[in-house]
Amino acid sequence: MTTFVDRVELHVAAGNGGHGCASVHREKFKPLGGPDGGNGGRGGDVILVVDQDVTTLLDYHHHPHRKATNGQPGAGDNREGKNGTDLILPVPDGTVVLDGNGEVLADMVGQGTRFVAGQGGRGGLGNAALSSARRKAPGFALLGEPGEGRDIVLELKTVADVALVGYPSAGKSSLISVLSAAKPKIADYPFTTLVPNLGVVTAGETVYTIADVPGLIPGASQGKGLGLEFLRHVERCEVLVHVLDTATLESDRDPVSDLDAIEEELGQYGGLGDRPRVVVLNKIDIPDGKDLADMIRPDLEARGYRVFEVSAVARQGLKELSYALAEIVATARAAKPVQEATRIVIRPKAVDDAGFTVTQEGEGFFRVRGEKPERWVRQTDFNNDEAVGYLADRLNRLGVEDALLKAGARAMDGVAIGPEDNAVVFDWEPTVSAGAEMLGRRGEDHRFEAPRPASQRRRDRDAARDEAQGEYDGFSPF
Ligand SMILES: Nc1nc2c(ncn2[C@@H]2O[C@H](COP(=O)(O)OP(=O)(O)OP(=O)(O)O)[C@@H](O)[C@H]2O)c(=O)[nH]1
Ligand SMILES: [Mg+2]
Repeated sequence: MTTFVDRVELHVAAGNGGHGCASVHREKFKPLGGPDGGNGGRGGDVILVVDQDVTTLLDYHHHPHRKATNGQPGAGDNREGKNGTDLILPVPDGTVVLDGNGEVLADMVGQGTRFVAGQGGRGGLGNAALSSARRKAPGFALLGEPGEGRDIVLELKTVADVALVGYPSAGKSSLISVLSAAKPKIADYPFTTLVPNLGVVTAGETVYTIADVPGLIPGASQGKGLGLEFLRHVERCEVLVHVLDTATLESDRDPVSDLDAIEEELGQYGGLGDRPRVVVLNKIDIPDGKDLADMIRPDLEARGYRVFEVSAVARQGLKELSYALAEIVATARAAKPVQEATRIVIRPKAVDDAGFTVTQEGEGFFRVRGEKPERWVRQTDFNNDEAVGYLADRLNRLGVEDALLKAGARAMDGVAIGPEDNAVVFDWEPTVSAGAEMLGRRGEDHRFEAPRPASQRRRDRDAARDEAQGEYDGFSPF
């Protein structure tokens, strides 16, 4: 039996950025030749790409963890680290990408449509790139950023123009097999079709796709038979075709009540009400079937359906049907805006113009959120005082200190940078009030002449880190 997977959870991890390198050029007779630490390489992205040759998500079901490669660290002699390789994940046309909360991130329609599911981390700058008139020979480099990790859900919605629905054994798969080149499995037992089949039909100028879904039975909406879950695959279709069996041997069934039963289930599923319907009376090669078809046809037409009498087996009435479907599809396509192919949802980040926000979260506790401050914290090697000083300068220049002052923060208040579950916490030692203009201007950094000696600071810091992972108490970058 083939396994069909149309919904998978996928855990993607982009590559980490490589760390920058802190190195000093050495040459005979020229012991201090300046900083020459290269930058770290960028981590690889994880990218989903629509590939028409891929038809199922099965591969991701078997291997749900995907990681792009890391960037390499920079090295001395200005050697840059190699970038990580992007990981390209091919997905079927019609894949919908959702986040963990079920929100649609991307609706991937059309060959080549791309969606970056995980952004690779930036490489850290090496000390060569960090040197400036103020910092001639930085004794530190920036850390590479971790790659973005994300749990996403992929859902497959087949992209077909025409969808065939009906009871098991009504002849849906048989119809696809004679209308197109597809060769689905056909048999005289119910639920032969376990996964949707897709075929391509050419009728005159028009080329369209046709799909069936596993047979429906009354109660499908309560999960009877194979249930309604496969109807997801017909959500995008332009026209629904009711395939009705005129020759069923079951005494309690006839084509009209079959139609009503299927409509009832479609109504339960919802969302398909606006789709035009066409009725196909199949199996008219059987004499009783033909008689019954002729009998009920006026009734169905009176209800407003276009009715086609066909035999999939004897190949009768097929041309008329396929041209009629082509016409409906062509009309629907003409009515649609052309640019509908790719729908990628882009969510703007909720950050104000300054690029960060400061919020008070309690007595003497403030939180800073923003792409830049959070990234800078991730790039900082907290074992290196100079690197921490550099972080303080960056935050200061962005205006974080001013904003904290404005928000009412005072010396030694707690300041967290980052989201609740992943923040770095500092005790704030404002530099603005202490004369920010002095900072580092003469190649020194008075903040490192703090009352506590470096060894003491380091000890405090280590203790704090043991206490709360990711938190650096009693230790300020400001
Ligand atoms: N005599 C006759 N038999 C047909 C015709 N179309 C289909 N059949 C037969 O009906 C049986 C079921 O056909 P399928 O095409 O597998 O039916 P289905 O609707 O795809 O059924 P499920 O996949 O189980 O939902 C097979 O034995 C077919 O050979 C037809 O036009 N005439
Ligand atoms: Mg079938």
